[in-house]
Amino acid sequence: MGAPDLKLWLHSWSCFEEISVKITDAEVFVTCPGRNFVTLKISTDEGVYGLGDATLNGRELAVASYLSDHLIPCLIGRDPFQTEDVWQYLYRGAYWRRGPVTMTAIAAVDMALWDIKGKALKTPVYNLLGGQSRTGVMVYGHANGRDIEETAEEVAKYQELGYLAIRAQSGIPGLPSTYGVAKDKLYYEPAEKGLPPENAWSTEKYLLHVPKLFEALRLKFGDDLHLLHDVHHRLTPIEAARLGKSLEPYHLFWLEDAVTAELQEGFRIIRQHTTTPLAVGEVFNSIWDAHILIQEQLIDYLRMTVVHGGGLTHLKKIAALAEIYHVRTGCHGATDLSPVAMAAALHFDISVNNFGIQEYMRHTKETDEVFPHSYSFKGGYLHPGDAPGLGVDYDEKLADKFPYERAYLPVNRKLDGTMFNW
Ligand code: EZ4
Ligand code: CO
Repeated sequence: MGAPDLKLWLHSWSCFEEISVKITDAEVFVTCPGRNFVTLKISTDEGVYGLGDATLNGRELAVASYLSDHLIPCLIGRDPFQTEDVWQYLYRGAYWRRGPVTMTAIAAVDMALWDIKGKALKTPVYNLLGGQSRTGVMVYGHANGRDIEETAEEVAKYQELGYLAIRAQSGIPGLPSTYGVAKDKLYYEPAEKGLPPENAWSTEKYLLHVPKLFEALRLKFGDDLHLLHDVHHRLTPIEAARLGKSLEPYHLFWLEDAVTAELQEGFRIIRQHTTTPLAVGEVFNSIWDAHILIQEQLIDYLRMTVVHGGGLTHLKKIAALAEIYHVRTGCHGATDLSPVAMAAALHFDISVNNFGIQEYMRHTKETDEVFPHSYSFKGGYLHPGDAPGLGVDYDEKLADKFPYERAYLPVNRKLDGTMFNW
């Protein structure tokens, strides 16, 4: 290295030194602007703060306590730039590893630290993750109807809004309630105030109905539109194989959560029988929920997302492993993921090569006002925007007007009363 280069190098080193930052405080906020959200705010001695989403639908206060009572005391005085070391400290340091509550809390800290890092360096988080691998993030919306006709009307509405990919769910004849069919269309929210509501289920009725839904949609909308469907963990592997086979003529973008995936090996049976692409993983919380699915190429899309999948630090490693095995990403993005998690997902989506698609359920006006954000929708794509950090803020004063309200996801029983998966 010549003398002028050395000078330049020393200069850049001293600039880096100047932005050394320390965590001084962290606070947890719980608010209900239409639904409950838990938000972590980490403050630093430089005045820069970072936000993390810590929302776990129906178990919100457990994560809030995990953060306030157990994690925040360990964060004070740490350097927020050390995202890898802090992640390892919280994951390994707990001794009790994994689980949705622990991993959501770790994810919230991780998100907030990446937000701080981006703000301190005055650049969007995607630039710290590899930059922009694409011009926008293709999203899918939710068309829900009480019957096939109503679902088709909803699909048409999303198409008019510019969506290129749409998830379609329909009520099942003979069942009083079905997953995905809501009262309030654009703001579908499965959690309900009070104690858990009960739904009823029949696999037989469901398997007869779904192929009819997609036959009707392909007839009406043609071949170009991407169509998706969520089984929501309600079949056995051989039943999922039958459904996948019967849907092949309608070439779905994906069939989601066909079975519960605690038994990763179960997907071998589905895979042997159908070419319908498979997606799974919105409830996964670490690589150990998905390593067999990925390495045996049993799925096509992994639905893990930043808030429930251990944060950006963990998810980018999982995406790198998935890339080798032809598995693409398909981050969960329902209304119970706050705009902070949505933004973090978009920075991740735009940066990885093996991005597949991003779920996008619109939040209520109140939620968007509590969380002003730089991401925006255009022509079927979301873009994270070019604000430094994650590009989301939190209006504490407005949030105070919406106190926590107890709410649960539904539970599900078979027609004879047997407890089943929701
Ligand atoms: O039921 O986010 O694909 N999306 C989904 C969601 C989930 C909720 C659970 O909190 O399955 O609607
Ligand atoms: Co789902």
